[in-house]
Amino acid sequence: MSEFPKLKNDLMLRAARGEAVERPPVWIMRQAGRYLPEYHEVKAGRDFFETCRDAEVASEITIQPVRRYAGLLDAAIIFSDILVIPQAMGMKVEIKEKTGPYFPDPLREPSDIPRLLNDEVDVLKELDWAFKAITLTRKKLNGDVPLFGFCGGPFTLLVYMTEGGSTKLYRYIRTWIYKYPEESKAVLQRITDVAVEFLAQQVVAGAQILQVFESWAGEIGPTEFNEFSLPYLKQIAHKLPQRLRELGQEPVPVTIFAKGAWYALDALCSEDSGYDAVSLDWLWDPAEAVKINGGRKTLQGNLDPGVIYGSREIISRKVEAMITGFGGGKKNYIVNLGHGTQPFFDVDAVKFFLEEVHRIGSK
Ligand code: 1CP
Repeated sequence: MSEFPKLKNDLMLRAARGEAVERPPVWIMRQAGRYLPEYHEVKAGRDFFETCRDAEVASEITIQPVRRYAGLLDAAIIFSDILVIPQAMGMKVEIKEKTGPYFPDPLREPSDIPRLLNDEVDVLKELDWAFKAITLTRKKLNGDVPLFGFCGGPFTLLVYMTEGGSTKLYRYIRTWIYKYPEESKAVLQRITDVAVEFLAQQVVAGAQILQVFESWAGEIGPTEFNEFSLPYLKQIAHKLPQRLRELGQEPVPVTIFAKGAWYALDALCSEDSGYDAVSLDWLWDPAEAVKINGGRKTLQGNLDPGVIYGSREIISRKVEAMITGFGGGKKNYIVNLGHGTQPFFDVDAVKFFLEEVHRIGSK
């Protein structure tokens, strides 16, 4: 889009597309947010979704880590949440200060399905604030780094829509898939359709790369993953380029993060998955993942976020082992943590981690 400033650092896009790079690019899942004092300052106790819906505030929060870690981060990710899709589908969602997401009226029985907005959800209308925030952020970034758009994976969103919030037991989602498999699939399909349109419109608005967060994939086994997650993840990746063409857009790289779905790595790395990059959690030995991938996709990850609590010496050693394990990082590799930041992270430890990634990755 010609009205946007020219991109000065395209390492992330090149690595995601499988091109050779001088050093592995790095970003951190949930790099904007609660571990940053400047986040709390700007948020000033306001409601989470209120901050997302204010383009000025959302863009400021998105850029905060890029500014604090100037020259060290190779991408920004728009400040929003995966739960905006259920909201667009007509569900009420709140974020509670201490406990996280809360749905006052979750889907508990198939008879609850008609409560979802019927027919086609008007994504442009329901999520117009998200597109405005993306466009403003892309302009404000001034081409320093590319901007990630994202959405939740359909299964993960169905988890929240049925559970009504975070859970340890996954009681209601299990009830749905084992008692009402066909009804579950009907809702998964509706989420998928909204996700495709949401991702496509994020690109129109200015997102240059995308990630799908199937964060709770690891709560189900391979058989259920192949039935209730993978088909919808594949649909998203396959339908997106077509929808982008219709909208006059070039395709952008798309990453899949199916946390815990170790058994699915080969499937996600296959040509037919449709994704450009596959993000790994810290349960993977990098060399093992590299072997399974066989150079087909770009891998992303996978430091245990807990390493940030470690000594400087340990952080260095773990970064070195990770980058070496992924083959040195000059091709098919993006550095990230194995999951998102934690509110207790020390901002200087995060900086040290990023500096070590640059030092070791440039060797
Ligand atoms: O820099 C960034 O990445 C910030 C943007 C962002 C993203 C990509 C936020 C802000 N949330 C997410 C994605 C998200 N949201 C995921 C997928 C990533 C992951 O697996 O971590 C998930 C599962 C959620 C759901 C969610 N929203 C949670 C997790 C709760 C649980 O079930 O464990 C929470 C706490 C939220 C609210 C939220 N979203 C984002 C922030 C900063 C917060 C906390 C709000 C606050 O209290 O300030």
